[in-house]
Amino acid sequence: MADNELPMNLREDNVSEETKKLISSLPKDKDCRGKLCKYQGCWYYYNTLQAVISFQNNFQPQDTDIILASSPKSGTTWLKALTVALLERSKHDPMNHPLLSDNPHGIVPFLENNLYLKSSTPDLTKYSSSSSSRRVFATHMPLHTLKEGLKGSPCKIVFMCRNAKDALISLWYFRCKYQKLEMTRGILESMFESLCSGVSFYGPIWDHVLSYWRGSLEDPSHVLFMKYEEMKEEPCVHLKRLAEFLGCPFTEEEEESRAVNKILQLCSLRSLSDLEINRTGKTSNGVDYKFYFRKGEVGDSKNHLTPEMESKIDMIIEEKLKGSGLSL
Ligand code: PAP
Repeated sequence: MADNELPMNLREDNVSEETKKLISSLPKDKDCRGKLCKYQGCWYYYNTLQAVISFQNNFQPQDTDIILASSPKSGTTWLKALTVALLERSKHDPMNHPLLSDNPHGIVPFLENNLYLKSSTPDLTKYSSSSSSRRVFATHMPLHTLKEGLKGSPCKIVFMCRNAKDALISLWYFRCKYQKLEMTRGILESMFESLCSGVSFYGPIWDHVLSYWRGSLEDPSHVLFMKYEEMKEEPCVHLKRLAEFLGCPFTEEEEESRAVNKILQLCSLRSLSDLEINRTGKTSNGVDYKFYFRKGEVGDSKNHLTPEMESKIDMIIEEKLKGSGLSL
């Protein structure tokens, strides 16, 4: 894939003069896909940084907004689907549900990887979850950067994190698929080095995760911290937790009518990935929806990383999270 065919968020062709000036004062580095700079402690490709800054300057929050945050490849698609299904429940007949005709990424746009990437003042009116009045957006920005754009608004923020090793393997597959690259050890090793050094898109992952972890401890009614692995292990428990946090808990009647299970079924990897839209559609950045669905297994990294690679990641993460009360 040539540089100009890379998705827009990875490129550097949409940066204002002001942002260029800012970039010149920031720490810079690069990875195998392009130039990165470190803004507010987080590494971005230049076009994405431009979008982050446009978001921070121009986003007009509403108190009822919901922001779904995650590190890349940590269960964003699933979290988007579950949130849409929660908010939309009882408003649609099961055959006419928005998730049946659109991908979760089409329904819940990324702030910086989509909306503010395309325009510094995007039209957000159509992004209310279709028949409820709440808007739902997604982001991979760390919490302190997100909060600048939220300007003190009491939005609900849900963060989903995942074991860094599985997220790395997920990203390796995803990147090779959409860039039409052969899945070589060389690519995996260079991504492994980026992860370990912290110089990776949205990295360092430990700082990213810690921003939300600490935010959830400080303000649990506005920041909910979820783990992909826990969601896989006890989906009913965590879906109910999500519903309560968002202020739309399941009623007794709903529980009796198995509404929790119905949502989990609708949003399961298998159900979503079997849908026509997810087999053949693309994001507005031109990425095939099918690349967002793979195995969804906990521990898949064991099949790809050497024991040495695994223990290096484990050691780094353990050291960086020491004393925080969080383990990944
Ligand atoms: P993103 O950060 O690019 O939005 P994201 O959805 O967070 O991607 O991550 C994709 C991972 O979530 C894939 O994991 P894998 O590569 O280890 O398999 C994908 O399979 C998994 N995934 C997608 N949808 C679901 C789902 N409905 N349930 C569980 N896991 C899912």
